[in-house]
Amino acid sequence: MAGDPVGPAGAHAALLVVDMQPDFMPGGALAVAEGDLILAPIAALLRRGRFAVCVATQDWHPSGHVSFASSHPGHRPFDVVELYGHEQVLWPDHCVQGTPGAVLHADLPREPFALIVRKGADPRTDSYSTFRNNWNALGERLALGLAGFLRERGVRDVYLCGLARDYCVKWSAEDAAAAGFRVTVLWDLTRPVDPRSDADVRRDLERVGVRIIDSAELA
Ligand code: VGL
Ligand code: ZN
Repeated sequence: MAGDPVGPAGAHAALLVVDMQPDFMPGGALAVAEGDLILAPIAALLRRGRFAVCVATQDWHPSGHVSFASSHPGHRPFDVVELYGHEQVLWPDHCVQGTPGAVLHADLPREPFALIVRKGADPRTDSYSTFRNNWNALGERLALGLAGFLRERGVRDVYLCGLARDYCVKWSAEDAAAAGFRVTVLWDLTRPVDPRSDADVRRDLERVGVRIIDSAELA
């Protein structure tokens, strides 16, 4: 909307800041290379106040979580196992509830966030997406309530940034598109666990109608 004080993203746009937590930063338990480099630009984007709604997410696992390699004797981090009929990557212990590595990173302002969604709290089910859990033992992917929250606030456009590009950002973007939002990933404000995944991630996102831009294009 030209001239809209809330624009250019617009009065109906939400910014989703995914899993900006110390455990995903260099030196953290599940370090994402260069994850720290996107802290300042995301903080700046939040401070510009151009999104009608800002939401942060936290990966928030109980100790002994099913996604931890330490919960699977004989396995090591980054092994892939089958869980409830789907592939599950086994991660190093990370983002354990209440630990310093699980907090919302101190370099981000808190004030802009209307909501902080915590995910991955079910000990037996992982949750990459901010919209719904991965599959549980019953084959369901239980919703976390974010789609309803955004819809009730009149949000039509969802912009995503944060970590990690190939897991929580990707799954969240796909679910946002499936929920009927117009979805944009701010590619330069994300970083992957596995940089070799970039081409596939782009292709998968574009296939479901997700727009990929650099934050400079927000202008
Ligand atoms: C994530 C792996 C495990 C993420 C969370 O935030 O992308 N990745 N848990
Ligand atoms: Zn996790």
